[in-house]
Amino acid sequence: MLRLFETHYARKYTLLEGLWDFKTNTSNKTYKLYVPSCWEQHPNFYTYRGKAEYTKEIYVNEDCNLRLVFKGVSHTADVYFDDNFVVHHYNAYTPFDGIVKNVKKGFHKISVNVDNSFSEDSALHIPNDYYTYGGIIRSCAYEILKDCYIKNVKFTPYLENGTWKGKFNATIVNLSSENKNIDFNINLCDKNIFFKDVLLNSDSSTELEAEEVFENAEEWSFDIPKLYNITSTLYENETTVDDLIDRTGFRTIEIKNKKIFVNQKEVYLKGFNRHEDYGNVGASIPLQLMIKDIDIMLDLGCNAVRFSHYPNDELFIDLCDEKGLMVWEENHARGLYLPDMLNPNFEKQCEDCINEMIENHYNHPSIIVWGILNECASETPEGREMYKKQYNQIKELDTSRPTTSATCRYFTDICLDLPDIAALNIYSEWYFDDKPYEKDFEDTIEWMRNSGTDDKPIIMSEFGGAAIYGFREPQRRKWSEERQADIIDRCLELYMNSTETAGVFIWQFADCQVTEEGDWYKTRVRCHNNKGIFDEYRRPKLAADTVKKHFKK
Ligand code: ADA
Repeated sequence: MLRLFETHYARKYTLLEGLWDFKTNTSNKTYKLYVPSCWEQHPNFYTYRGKAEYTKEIYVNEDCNLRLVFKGVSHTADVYFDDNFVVHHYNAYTPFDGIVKNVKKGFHKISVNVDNSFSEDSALHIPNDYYTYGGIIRSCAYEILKDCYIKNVKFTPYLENGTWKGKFNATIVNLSSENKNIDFNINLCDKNIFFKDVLLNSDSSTELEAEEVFENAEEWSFDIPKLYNITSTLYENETTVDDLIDRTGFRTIEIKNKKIFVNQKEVYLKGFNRHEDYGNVGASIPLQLMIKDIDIMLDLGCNAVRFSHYPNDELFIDLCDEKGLMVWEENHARGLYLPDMLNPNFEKQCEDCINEMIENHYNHPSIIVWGILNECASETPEGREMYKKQYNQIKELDTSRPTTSATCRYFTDICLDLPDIAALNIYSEWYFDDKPYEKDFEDTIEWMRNSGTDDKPIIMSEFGGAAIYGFREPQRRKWSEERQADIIDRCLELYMNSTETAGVFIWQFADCQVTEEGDWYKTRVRCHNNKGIFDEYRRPKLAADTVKKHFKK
């Protein structure tokens, strides 16, 4: 499943879910693996890191152009159609597509060469405090296109004197070698925006823009997440040739006086950091388990979630739209020091990730913040240039949402003036025993306020401590569930009662696997990051009740 709702009535598409032939480059044996899933599910590939080929035969029922859509392949993909190269893509966590023109009716072969290995080529997927799985981990499909198709329609709502208005930016592609004249209609909230007789030049994309007033629109909020379809239709000679349905919600985000406002009402963000990782299924989480995660979060009183540390499966974002959970989504870069950022591929891989994240997720009302570069080299002048570049890139793509970045470069960060929202990862009394919580918090906030954050909101973006599920003891020592609950209790009490903070994101929702490479196993018992309030199967530790006590107050 690509999305939670029908995205086309006219354009035909077929999901490529099911069994694919699978072969690693280390053996000639062919297996049948389910797509989408991580290859680590198969006993022969529990820890396989390397290259593999997936293949599938399809039957195309008419002469046409095809669009192959992949929501996530971990981490590098080379896609072939009938052995002809179609598209190369790097990054497990962003979607991509490839167009194959002039396909004839009949049987065809799709092959995807997948690589999850660590090397100099990969600047973002490195041995890390989370696991880089292998395989076609998110849904994929092929779509049948005529000569022209709707690539996307972006909608930006805004409020003017109490009335909702909105701007549309549509991109239409003409795949043929002839110029075309088309009509185009966008329907939203009972309004039709009609573009008559638009010339589409051959082999190129055309951008269309419009603005409209929506007197009757109801706002999207955490309490009532009202959603609307944006239905776009493309006509040639009065016949429908393509359509695209996306969803939006009417909401605004503003930042002032250290606070965050959604629809002009102040919100205090309460939530978890969440990795896309689940016992048994890894990073390829079935819909019902995604729903379970959101329902658990809502039950504990969360109103927000931070996607640590990469763009998420769009199905999860659809669910956040639908259930009313505000989202901090960020590009893929965790804990990179300057030498990592100086990898020649780093800047381009980050740039692509930001482009694909914003291009694809632009319309989701639940996303209220774009983040970058978690705990990267923000203490260095070279790092600062890269932070600046990425914030500028985001602002060029989207001015409607604030930006942020979570730092741990205490007292040395030189990038705090750059984003709209400042964010702090701090593990008081877990990693740093020498300072009590209160003093740690007070000193750090004072430094942030004097280092360019001015009256920007400050989010406590990570804090917590580890506990092994089931390890309980009256001494309340580190790694016990009791100690973790104490840490969470003290932090939430302190941070949520301070007028200096605009939100809290606990590290982390559930335990996640970490790579054995990179020495992580030395501080990560079971090769897991055990700071989850739930274990990897979502069994609650004692701290779950503590979270509920604070979040539901
Ligand atoms: C960091 C980092 C997280 C995680 C955490 C921890 O702040 O952002 O990804 O590694 O520390 O558990 O230490």
